[in-house]
Amino acid sequence: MASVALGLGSNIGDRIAWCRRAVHELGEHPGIRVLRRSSWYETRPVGYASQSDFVNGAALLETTLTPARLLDAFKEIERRLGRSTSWRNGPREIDLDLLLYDDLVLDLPGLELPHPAMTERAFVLVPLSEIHPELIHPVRGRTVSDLLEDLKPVDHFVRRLAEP
Ligand code: PH2
Ligand code: MG
Ligand code: MG
Repeated sequence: MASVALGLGSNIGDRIAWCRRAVHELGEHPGIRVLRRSSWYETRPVGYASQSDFVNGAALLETTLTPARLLDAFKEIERRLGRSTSWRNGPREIDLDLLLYDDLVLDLPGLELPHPAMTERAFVLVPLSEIHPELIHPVRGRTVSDLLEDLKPVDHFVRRLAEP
């Protein structure tokens, strides 16, 4: 069994509904168990600014899948939920990002662990610190809560929108 941190995002349509459906689908997968889920937060787009605000959240999973198979499962759920766009940093109905997988450090094409941008993104660290503030980033050797503290002041607005 591996412990996984997952980041979720959506900025098209009923954003919270896409995210909740994705968490539900993950829980239906025989190799994945959802242990904890965060509230949903509204955030300004980072990277490509002229698009709608995002809803972001995070979840903790337990899985018997390898990182590559888990990533396949994420992509399959993104497809099944009808994700229609996939250009880098652009708008999307649902985005499932593998943030941490145990304390694995990997740099393969299409599979980098920890997620390379997670330490710079309040839209990842705020929800993750809600559900696991003491989780340690295996490269930085700091907790999620410390990493969030390092980030301040946050450049994109983060507002708590809804319950998990
Ligand atoms: N995802 C991106 C690019 N920019 N900005 C916010 N606020 N939230 C996201 O989830 C997000 C983003 C690429 O996946
Ligand atoms: Mg992403
Ligand atoms: Mg992604």
